[in-house]
Amino acid sequence: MTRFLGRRGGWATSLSVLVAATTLLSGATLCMATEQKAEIAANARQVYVPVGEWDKYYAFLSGGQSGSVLVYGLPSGRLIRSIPVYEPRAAYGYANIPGSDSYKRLKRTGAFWGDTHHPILSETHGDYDGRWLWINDKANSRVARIDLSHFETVAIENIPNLQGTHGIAVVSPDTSYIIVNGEFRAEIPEGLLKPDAYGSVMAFLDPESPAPRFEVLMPGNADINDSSKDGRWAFTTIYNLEKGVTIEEMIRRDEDAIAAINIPAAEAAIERGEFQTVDGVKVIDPAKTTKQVLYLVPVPKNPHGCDVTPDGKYVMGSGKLSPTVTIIDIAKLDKVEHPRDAIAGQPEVGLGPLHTTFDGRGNAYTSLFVDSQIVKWNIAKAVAGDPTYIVDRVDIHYNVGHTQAVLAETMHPSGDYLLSLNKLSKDMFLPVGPTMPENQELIDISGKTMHLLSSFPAEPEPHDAVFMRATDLAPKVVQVEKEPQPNAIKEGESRIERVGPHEVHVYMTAIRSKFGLPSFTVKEGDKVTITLTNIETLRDMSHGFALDRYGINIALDPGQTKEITFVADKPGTFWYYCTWFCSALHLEMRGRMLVEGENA
Ligand code: K7E
Ligand code: CUA
Ligand code: CA
Repeated sequence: MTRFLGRRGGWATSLSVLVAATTLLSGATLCMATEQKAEIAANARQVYVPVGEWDKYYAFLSGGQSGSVLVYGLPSGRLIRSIPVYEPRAAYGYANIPGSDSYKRLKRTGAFWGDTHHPILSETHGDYDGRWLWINDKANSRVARIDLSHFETVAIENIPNLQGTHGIAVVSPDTSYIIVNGEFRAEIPEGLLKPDAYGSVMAFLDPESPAPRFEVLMPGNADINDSSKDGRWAFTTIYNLEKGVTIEEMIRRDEDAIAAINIPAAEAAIERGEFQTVDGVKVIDPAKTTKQVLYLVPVPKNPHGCDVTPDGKYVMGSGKLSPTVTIIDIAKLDKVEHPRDAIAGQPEVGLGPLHTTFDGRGNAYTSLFVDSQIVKWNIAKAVAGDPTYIVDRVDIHYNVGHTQAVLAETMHPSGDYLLSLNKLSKDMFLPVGPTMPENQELIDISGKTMHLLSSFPAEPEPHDAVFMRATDLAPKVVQVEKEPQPNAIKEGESRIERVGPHEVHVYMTAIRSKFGLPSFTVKEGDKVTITLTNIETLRDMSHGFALDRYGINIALDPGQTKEITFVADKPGTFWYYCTWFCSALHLEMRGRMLVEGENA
């Protein structure tokens, strides 16, 4: 705690020095204490959201190793929702039962956990349209799509020919592709790479499925992605141009690169048939195309973040092992003789620069992992070579990885808040287990200097965040299904049908405070399919269907229909009950599945 206060502008230190000093100074102490109190009160006012009011922004955060997406309100820092993606969640009936679609999707694509890093949002005309969110699973080479109309994961795909899906970005301005790369070089089958057996690709995904339309072979690995604002370029940082497999090999060179893929040239190569089909995907080898597809701009050293400015002018590589950010003029990329000539500036910003974000007023904010700081610097000044480009620095608690200013990935950043996603919190919270909680900090960036407002812990571990204005998101969220699903059960249609000697189908409605059937009878060994419709028309009136001893829970929003299939392999009486507290008679909202034993 002492260390924390000590770093925060030195209040604790100056206070104790002053107290030890002569009584003449007691007036100054008092004045400082009053000032400090006023500052705390002002900070509190800025982040406090009155009861019943909305936060201005909804932040979608990577849930890290939890395999989910966390939705926080800003500026309050309240956790509003967690959306399960790569992990089961019983409350929503997500992937927790073998017969369900969400379960089958996870099973088909890999594991029941994930390592999420980068949430990204769909764009129309360069701004968020509130339709979809994608997130990578670095551990199992997957990409998932969440439908924001229901805050539900609706699609997950494996990306062939790569390992370690890491960087991911929407191709602006209209979400023509999702680009995702492989951070780890590995074998690509069918001899595409011989004699150099290891490789990686940048995959261009169909946004909806999200499966690859084509892939581009990369020299070395790839790390973080972004796209130009006109949809022409896909960028990624490469930190292993050495093609090393050990850490020593990966840091041998002083320069790695930002790779720029000319998207129209890649599309033309596909059209001309300049590709090889590998594991069902068209793969372009940039060394073998008629028109140049790949441009490599040298960037020191093991760069990490790759960020395009909101005006689309520059792409920036944050140095990681170099204290610099390299600014590349996108318009020059295919006009200069050597890609190096497209570099517009290379300002020194501090130690361990990881990611850079923007306020839309010409300033960049770079996270400094080693220095534990966010540094604000002026882009035009850095490009012009004006030595006064550093505007401000703020201390972070501690070791910031990602940082994002609100709406900085769009063409219109709002420029008011910045979130710092930190890897360590040290002694800021109780030691709540073998590891301390990770930490995130909210910074006011509306003025010339930055102002740290608040800190709130996060699940391990916060990687990246994207934001939407609450007012933009609100009209997109569907809370009651208007169109009944084709298999919906209507009031009065609840029934059980035997569809085969060992197969039954149960159709049931759910409404306050009863299920359509108070009980149904099946035979031991029957394959049972239950189709359940929540026939409520009132917003937020959810019902659940949990079946004791069968490990089943289905959760249904108003108007939703869901189906589950299982084998009734245990004879006896099994209660099913509603899992959402829906009314005063919620506890009574239950029924029995009677399983007749084989010899009954
Ligand atoms: Cu920098 Cu996976 Cu975005 Cu984390 S990566 S910090
Ligand atoms: Cu329905 Cu509780
Ligand atoms: Ca390197």
